[in-house]
Amino acid sequence: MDHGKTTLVDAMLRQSGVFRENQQVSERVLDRNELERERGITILAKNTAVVYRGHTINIVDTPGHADFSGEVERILSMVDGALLVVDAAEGPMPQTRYVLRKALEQHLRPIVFINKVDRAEADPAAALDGVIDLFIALGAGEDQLEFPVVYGSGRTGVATLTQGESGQDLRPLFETVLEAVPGPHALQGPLQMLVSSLDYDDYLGRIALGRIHRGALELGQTVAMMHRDGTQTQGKVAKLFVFRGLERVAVERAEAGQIVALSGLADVFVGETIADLMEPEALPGLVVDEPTLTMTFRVNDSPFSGREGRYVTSRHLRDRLWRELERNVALRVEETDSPDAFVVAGRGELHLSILLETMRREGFELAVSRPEVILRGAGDAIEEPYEELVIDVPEAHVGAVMEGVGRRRGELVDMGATAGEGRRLVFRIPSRGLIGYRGEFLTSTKGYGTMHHVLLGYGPAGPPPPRRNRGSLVASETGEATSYALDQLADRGAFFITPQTPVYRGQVVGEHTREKDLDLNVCKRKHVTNVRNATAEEAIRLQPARILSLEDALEFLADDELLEVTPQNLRLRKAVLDAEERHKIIKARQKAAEAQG
Ligand SMILES: Nc1nc2c(ncn2[C@@H]2O[C@H](COP(=O)(O)OP(=O)(O)OP(=O)(O)O)[C@@H](O)[C@H]2O)c(=O)[nH]1
Ligand SMILES: [Mg+2]
Repeated sequence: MDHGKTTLVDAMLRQSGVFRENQQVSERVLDRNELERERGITILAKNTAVVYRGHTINIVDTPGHADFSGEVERILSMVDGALLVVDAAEGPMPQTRYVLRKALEQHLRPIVFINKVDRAEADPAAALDGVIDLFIALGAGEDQLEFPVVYGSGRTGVATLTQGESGQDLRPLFETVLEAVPGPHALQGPLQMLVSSLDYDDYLGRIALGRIHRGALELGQTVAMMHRDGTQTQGKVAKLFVFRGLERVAVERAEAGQIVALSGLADVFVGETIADLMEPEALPGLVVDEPTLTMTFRVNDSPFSGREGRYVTSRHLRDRLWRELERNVALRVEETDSPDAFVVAGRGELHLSILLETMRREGFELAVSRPEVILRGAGDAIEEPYEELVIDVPEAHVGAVMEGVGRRRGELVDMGATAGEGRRLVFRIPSRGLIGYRGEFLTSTKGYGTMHHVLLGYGPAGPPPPRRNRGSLVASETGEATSYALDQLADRGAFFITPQTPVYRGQVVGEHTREKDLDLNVCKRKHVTNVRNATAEEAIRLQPARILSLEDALEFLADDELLEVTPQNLRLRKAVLDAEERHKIIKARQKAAEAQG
């Protein structure tokens, strides 16, 4: 993650002459969707191709963040080699281990690219040592250990084979790719192609993308689509493309080994095989790790529902979620007893929050529950997912991090130095403990720390981690928040709303300073005696409101709360809006607990 993959692809595209001279090209040109550009991360894997010395090199840029690792699994069947990009200052990170394991499992022989050697803190030798350790830890064989190493900088567009030398351009990298990556084996026989990706085009409709594994494909050919459920349908290839730089080029025919995009097949999904009509033979589907986190997506039934969204019904929600399954391979969606609620399972908070963010931008309005980790097994043998957590912090904040992670049942596995003047702490921590930690981490390290984590696997479940130690401030009246009320109540906690925000009864408007929830009236107006004093109302100086991002809000959610997500607003609320009813439920629960204990 952040090790510079997309930037390196930019440089490869530029140097192979894909961009015309003087053409204005944005940085990280492949990170083209809106959320990718805003957040500066890659979310979806993308294909491109460059021509170097007469050879076409297909490149698939993958996301580095662990939550999008389904994207890595999705494209592995498309590639013959892997370029493992490692930041020369940071060394391998948890996600590096994950992608390397995946690559080795596929019997790929990775090329290691020690990147960002231009950084002042760069320590290429140490980074390489880290990579070698990783190969050994993953049980790489003798031959796999003899991986080629290239040093360089994607940003400045240089590479060398000798550490410490400053390169001229990326030629050494291109040459290494040609040498180390086997060309495609052009298997003869009846057509087979695994669909690795889907795209949509206003004119062409659904576009299926993948590599032809065997045989050839022709424009106008009728092919079989072999679906995951064992059924088979047929369709005609309407358009056929190969990749050239940032463009798709229409062709009439393509052969085994080539990565193609084709339209005309309206009901094909990722992981399914496109095959010869006469001799259809399915390829093994994608191997995808199981999700670890679930959230319930439900129809928004708050008093404000339908005000801001275009798509609000359970039908809309259902269609959208099923459409997402066609390409988001690491996602699972299940129906529930209620037609208005769906259980959505994914790889992590970011995996699910990006889906939510995408949906709200499309005009959806919905409510979601607190993210829950998926447990496995039954009785005494219950297991929960654990993650490796790597934290880099300045010395001064080590104590706070150890304390916070320890409280969440994280165990310190290793402690070392970072390239700068900090410490690298490696923990093993239950995924459950990690939920909601990010906010605390940023506060306790004053923004000077970085954290990365990746799933290690399932292990025996421990006691549930501690819950949020502060309650919610809950609006007791529906109306408009006033600065008068917010000012009067300022000592009760931190508010998430500003004056004039419309609120409803049961909405969570802030965080209490104490452990319990507190109902309060944020709409109260100052008693007007004789002259109405409008300016006095405005003159109040309030503490600035704490504006929660989508991820902040998801982390904040308690068991009995929901997050209302609309194109314009994020509102936290109690699932049961009525205060009396809510208190009755709490009492009944306490009684039941006392009777048990
Ligand atoms: N100093 C330096 N910074 C670089 C270099 N390459 C990339 N960066 C910076 O590193 C950050 C991440 O770059 P990206 O190319 O988006 O990294 P990525 O590996 O594609 O990240 P993800 O796709 O989110 O995993 C950006 O701020 C880049 O400007 C480099 O060679 N040297
Ligand atoms: Mg990227």
